[in-house]
Amino acid sequence: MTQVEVIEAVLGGNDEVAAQLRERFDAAGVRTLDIIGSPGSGKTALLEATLPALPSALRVGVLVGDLATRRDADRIARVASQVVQINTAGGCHLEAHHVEKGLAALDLAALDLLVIENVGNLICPVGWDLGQHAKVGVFSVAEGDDKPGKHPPLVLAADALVLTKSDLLPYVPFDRAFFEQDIRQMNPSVPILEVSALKGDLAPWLTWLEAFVAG
Ligand SMILES: Nc1nc2c(ncn2[C@@H]2O[C@H](COP(=O)(O)OP(=O)(O)OP(=O)(O)O)[C@@H](O)[C@H]2O)c(=O)[nH]1
Ligand SMILES: [Mg+2]
Ligand SMILES: [Zn+2]
Repeated sequence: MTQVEVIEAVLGGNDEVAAQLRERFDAAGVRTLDIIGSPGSGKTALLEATLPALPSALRVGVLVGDLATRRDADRIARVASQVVQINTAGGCHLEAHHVEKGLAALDLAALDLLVIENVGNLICPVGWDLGQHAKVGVFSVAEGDDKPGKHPPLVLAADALVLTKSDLLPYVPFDRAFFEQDIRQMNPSVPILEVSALKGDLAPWLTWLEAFVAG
């Protein structure tokens, strides 16, 4: 009983901070995305390819979470003017207070879009509100076509699902219809956006993203 109360208090604290963050994003006119996918699914590569392909007037900042290192932030710094790496000290997901800390190093007034790359993890990041306006799930063809069926929470929570590394389709067994059927059973309307960050084939994702930024 006591333990349940402690857990509820922690989650309540997160939701409270997340609500404050959402108010700050709205007041600053910044649209915010939380990108969730397993380690190595291609989240950072997607951002590295996406940012230069967006209209140059769009001001984009990135918060990237990892257990250790600043490697992803260093990669993204080549294409974004504002980047912050959040090290979670072993934590397997970002929480709202991490984002709050990260914002201290960002100028929200100078942004139109804030992208949060969550810690590589398909599971628990889904349950933590970061004040985002949308959650994007990233799957890659290299992970196998069965992953959406095995990870319902992300599929249910996602506002869009990116299927990346499509350039590998000729080389790995991947049944696109099976992948889509699993998703549709859980989430009939979520957009499934097939891309290759490597090849720069991003059209459906860029279209979705530009509509999202426009609100
Ligand atoms: N063939 C191919 N490889 C890709 C593509 N996107 C990413 N990769 C490769 O996949 C590996 C992982 O990519 P990352 O972008 O680091 O993945 P991530 O999801 O950010 O990984 P974590 O931040 O560690 O969770 C790298 O070796 C990339 O070069 C793609 O579209 N096609
Ligand atoms: Mg990454
Ligand atoms: Zn976690």
